[in-house]
Amino acid sequence: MSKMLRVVLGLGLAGTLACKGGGGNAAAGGGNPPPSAAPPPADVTSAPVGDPVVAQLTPPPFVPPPITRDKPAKVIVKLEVQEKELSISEGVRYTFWTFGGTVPGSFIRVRQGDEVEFHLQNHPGNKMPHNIDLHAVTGPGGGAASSFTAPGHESQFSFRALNPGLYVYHCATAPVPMHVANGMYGLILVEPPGGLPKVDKEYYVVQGDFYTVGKYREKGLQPFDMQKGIDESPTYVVFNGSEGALVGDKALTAKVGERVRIYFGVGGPNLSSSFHVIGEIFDHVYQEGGSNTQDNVQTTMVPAGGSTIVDFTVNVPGTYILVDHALFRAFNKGAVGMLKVEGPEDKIVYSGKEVDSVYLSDKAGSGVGTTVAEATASAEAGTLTLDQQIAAGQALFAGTCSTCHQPDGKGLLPTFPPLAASTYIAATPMDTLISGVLNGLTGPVQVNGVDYNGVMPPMSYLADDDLANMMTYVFNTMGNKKGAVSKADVARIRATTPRPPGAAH
Ligand code: HEC
Ligand SMILES: [Cu+2]
Repeated sequence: MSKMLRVVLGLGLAGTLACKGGGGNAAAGGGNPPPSAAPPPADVTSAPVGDPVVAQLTPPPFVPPPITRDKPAKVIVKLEVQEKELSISEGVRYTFWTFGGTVPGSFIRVRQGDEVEFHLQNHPGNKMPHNIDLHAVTGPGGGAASSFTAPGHESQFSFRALNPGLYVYHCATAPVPMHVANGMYGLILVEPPGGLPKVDKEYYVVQGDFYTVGKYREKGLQPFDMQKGIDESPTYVVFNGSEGALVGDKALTAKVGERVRIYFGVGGPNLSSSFHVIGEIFDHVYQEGGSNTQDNVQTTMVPAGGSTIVDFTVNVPGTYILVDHALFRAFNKGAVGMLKVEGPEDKIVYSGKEVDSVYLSDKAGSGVGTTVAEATASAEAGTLTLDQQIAAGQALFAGTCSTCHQPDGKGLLPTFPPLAASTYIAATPMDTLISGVLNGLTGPVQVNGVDYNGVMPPMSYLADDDLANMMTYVFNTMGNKKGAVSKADVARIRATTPRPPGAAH
């Protein structure tokens, strides 16, 4: 290690400690010893004024209103841990552990200098002990040491909100990463005196990575997979606890000309986020949820257990897509949200044409969730009909198969053969068809008298039942009549046929 590096490391550590104690900023570089902690702002040490206030908490994606008090107060926060089964994707259930019944947990908003009296309640129906570590707390464990709470119990501790900023809170009960992986995190905003600059809309979005035994979109109740967690190989990366949390009629909304603020956090437990809104530029980013802003930012990096505040003005109507720009997470693990902006067009800023279908594939259609979930429920009940499979398959076809074979299934010369009234589908045995879609198809094929010699990549990254429903849709509509493909059929072909190297299992 070079001498320079040792000096920098030493400084960094000392700076961190000084910061935590007094809220001052450590000077960067220069080789000087760290400055002594700056005195905290006057009202941080003055006693709370007036009657205690009960904090208004909100579920995501909502944020409590700005604080108008000009003096610190005693603020009472009551948060109940609830272990509950919710859906993480259409037809996929997961047992989440939550602060307040949602993932992320309730948004907490206080003012710098407030004395927060925190009550952590562990619902009597829960099975696990829990506690809370708030990054806004200055003190050992961030509150964790004083908040260990068994089911049916309540813990109480108090802290002074010394530093302004947007802070993550999370459970810190062993095994800690498992509690976090089950959704135990949220954000607490400590507003500076006078508050943040006014905006028109404020939203609350937190990214998290999830680990299930089944593959992405494998239906039913999915248990937590500890090994995938250790390997940092998530099945889902989502905003606000599920794939559908911010799409369709649950999208965030704004009107043209409005200033929008997103309080964005990353619960982790493993992944950081390359947070980006497709089609927008952040006017201001409060990097890492701190006090300084960076202007005109496209993508901002948010660490696990960290946050950011982004402000931007929406000028053009349409749908803006929130993503983790590490794009497999967006397209194959669920990290997609939507902000729908309504209002008059501005052809000067943007000429037109929707981005939905380009970027969102099957998430763009609003009916996807319902039809797929319906088919899943019927499959579990043993009452799945051909019509239900077709309906679910049609929703999934849009944005998957349609990209090449076209939305009407008529193909695109010279590369993509038609699926509509296909002589190939009619003449080919069912198992061979399934294998072609699952494992990919290359080499010469003749469809409706035309020769094709293209490449269909393996679709094996899709879940068995989704593939079954898409094939059932194609094979029984558009002028084809081949019969249904079951989830078991796809599973059997998956187990008994080889996939080319590099294909998803
Ligand atoms: C990335 C483009 C692409 C996607 C996506 C795609 N295919 Fe294909 N598909 C092709 C190509 C190219 C061929 C012809 C391959 C060849 O020439 O050997 C083909 C051939 C086929 C065939 C046999 C020929 C025919 O037209 O009857 C079927 C059936 C088929 N695809 C079904 C599907 C289904 C179902 C999906 C969605 C799950 C899908 N494909 C997704 C590109 C694609
Ligand atoms: Cu916990």
